Amino acid sequence: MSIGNANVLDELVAIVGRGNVLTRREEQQAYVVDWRDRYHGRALAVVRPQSTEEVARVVRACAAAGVPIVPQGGNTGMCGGATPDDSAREVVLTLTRMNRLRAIDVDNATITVEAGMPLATVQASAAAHGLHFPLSLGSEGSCTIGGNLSTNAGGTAVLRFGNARDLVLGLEVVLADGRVLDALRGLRKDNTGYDLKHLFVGSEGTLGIVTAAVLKLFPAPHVQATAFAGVADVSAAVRLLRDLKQALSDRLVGFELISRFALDLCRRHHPSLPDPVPGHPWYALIQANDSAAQSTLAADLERALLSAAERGLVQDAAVAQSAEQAARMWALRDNISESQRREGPNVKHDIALPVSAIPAFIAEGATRIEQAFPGARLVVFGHLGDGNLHYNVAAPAGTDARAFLANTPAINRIVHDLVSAAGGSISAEHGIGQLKRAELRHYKGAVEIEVMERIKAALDPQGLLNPGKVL
Ligand code: FAD
Ligand code: 2HG
Ligand code: ZN
Repeated sequence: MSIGNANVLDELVAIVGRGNVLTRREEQQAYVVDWRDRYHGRALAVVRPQSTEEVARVVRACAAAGVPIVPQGGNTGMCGGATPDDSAREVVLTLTRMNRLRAIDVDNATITVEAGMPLATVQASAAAHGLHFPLSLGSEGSCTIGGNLSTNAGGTAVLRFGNARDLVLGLEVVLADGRVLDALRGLRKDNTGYDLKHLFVGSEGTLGIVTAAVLKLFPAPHVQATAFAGVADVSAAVRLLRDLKQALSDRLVGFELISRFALDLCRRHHPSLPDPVPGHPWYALIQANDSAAQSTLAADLERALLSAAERGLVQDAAVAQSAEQAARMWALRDNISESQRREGPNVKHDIALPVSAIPAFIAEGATRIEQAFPGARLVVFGHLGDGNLHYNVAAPAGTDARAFLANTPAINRIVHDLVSAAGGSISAEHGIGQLKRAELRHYKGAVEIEVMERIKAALDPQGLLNPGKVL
């Protein structure tokens, strides 16, 4: 260790205490590897501040010593954005000790929380006051609101409530020079110049460190209805989505697509989960909520599904008869990603397209992948209501899954060229991190990249905030 590093470590210890500066390899382990086990780093230290003031002092100390910082929340990200490189020069700054509820304003329908609060705790804090925070992800027990905002997370209620970006009113951010940008306002209208908070949302820790946020809350759902529908093909699912929007209006919260292959994979790893309507190639998982006490929601959903069945759109459907049944239907969806991890590595794509373009993409993608990689298995599922598919390609049965990863560039080119030709996005909700940096440059226009680089240079002139990520 160089003298310079020893000095900065002493300073960090003076700021957050010895127990919150982790330098030994064993104690760093949970912070230097991503959950998918795809990226392995080494850190100079993992630092665990517990206040905005401590974050600011840590950033100042690192800036003075030229030490790069990798911000981290729950470490559930999909693109290696929270993993340091393997130089042992970077500091991982974990926000998980900054997990306090600062304020809740019931009349204003806002909650102010620190960045390290787990998403599920934000939801529970809102519910305890009869309100609802709608962001919902399979990882909600572990991911943090700071991570959600920094990735502009999507999840399963975007159809009704939007992405994380749509749910934030104010932010507190520690800038690269250690100053605190205090934009922690709970206003629904505020046109006083540039809306700076949106620069930080989705910037994956490359422009500043989010330390707190004011979030929008909504009326709590009074009635909830969940259904699992088997459909013959993806076009039928798209038409069903359109019909349900018409029938349920803004009570339709989520509309997820699941292929039979993805469902089988999930049930292989979670055999106690049900098979609500066996024997169909594709499924739609439908969530509808109503905050009104006098609600006809359940009857309206059933009527809409019946009508869709009469017109041949739905082959069969099950409507959850209890909260437990609904939770088990959702477990089939929420556990796909984790089941895929257990199954072995795969080539992930998180793509967005106009909903209308999705059936043709799925058909063409399957043909092209099969031509290039015969027997490759497609694990297709995702947030069809938002035009966002998780289009994951796994090795042919019985072959070496890890060796198959060598085909990643060629597979990416097939999938992302199709997406690009249809005017889509190569990252709908997971971000860029280190996984998709090259792909970003391949598909984004030169002017867009240049503007991003100028913003990065303006806010982080030393290039110390999460280097090697996004740009
Ligand atoms: P981390 O993984 O720790 O960090 C993610 C990025 O944000 C990194 O670049 C990091 O440097 C940066 N960062 C973290 N905290 C801060 C901060 N306070 N300030 C500045 N930068 C910060 N994602 C979806 O969008 N939709 C889904 O439906 C979804 N489902 C998932 C299901 C499972 C089972 C799992 C494991 C993951 C899923 N994810 C999903 C991915 C992941 O949970 C999200 O990207 C989440 O928003 C990451 O939050 P985190 O706190 O874990 O952030
Ligand atoms: C989900 O929707 C997540 O479950 C993860 O975004 C998707 O693992 C994936 O590909
Ligand atoms: Zn997703």
